[in-house]
Amino acid sequence: MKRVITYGTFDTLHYGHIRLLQRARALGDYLIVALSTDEFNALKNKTAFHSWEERKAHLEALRYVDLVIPENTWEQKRDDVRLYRVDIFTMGDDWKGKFDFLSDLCEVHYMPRTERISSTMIRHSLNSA
Ligand code: C2G
Repeated sequence: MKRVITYGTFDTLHYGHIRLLQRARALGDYLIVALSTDEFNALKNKTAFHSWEERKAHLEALRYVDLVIPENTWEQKRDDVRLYRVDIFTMGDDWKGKFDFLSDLCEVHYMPRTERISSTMIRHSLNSA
């Protein structure tokens, strides 16, 4: 049982996120998503359109996601990898290199982002509609 973890805000869930989650799940047998809380989003200078509970429900509706946990801090990743017995950490390659410090605990795998789609783009088109 290979366990995979990934982190993010996953606001206005779109096919870029879904492709990331599909590929992440395909790296193993069980996918954990650490979902950024609103408080943590503030640390990332992000404001989500949807609440944490709504974003969690969206992710839990996907067949690729097995468990959603809260992401509260930058520092929790090492504890998460140990606590959830993670074999593979993965993120989109906009984060390439940023989490290599986990490589003594698990495989670290960056995947190409999906072009021409983002939550920001969607929010802008929502606001201008
Ligand atoms: N993503 C993607 N393609 C897009 C948009 C996003 O592959 N067009 C990926 C990102 O690379 C990331 C994941 O989807 O791996 C979630 O994206 P965000 O919700 O924007 O996550 P972010 O704010 O980058 O949070 O501790 C890590 C942070 O919480 C990451």
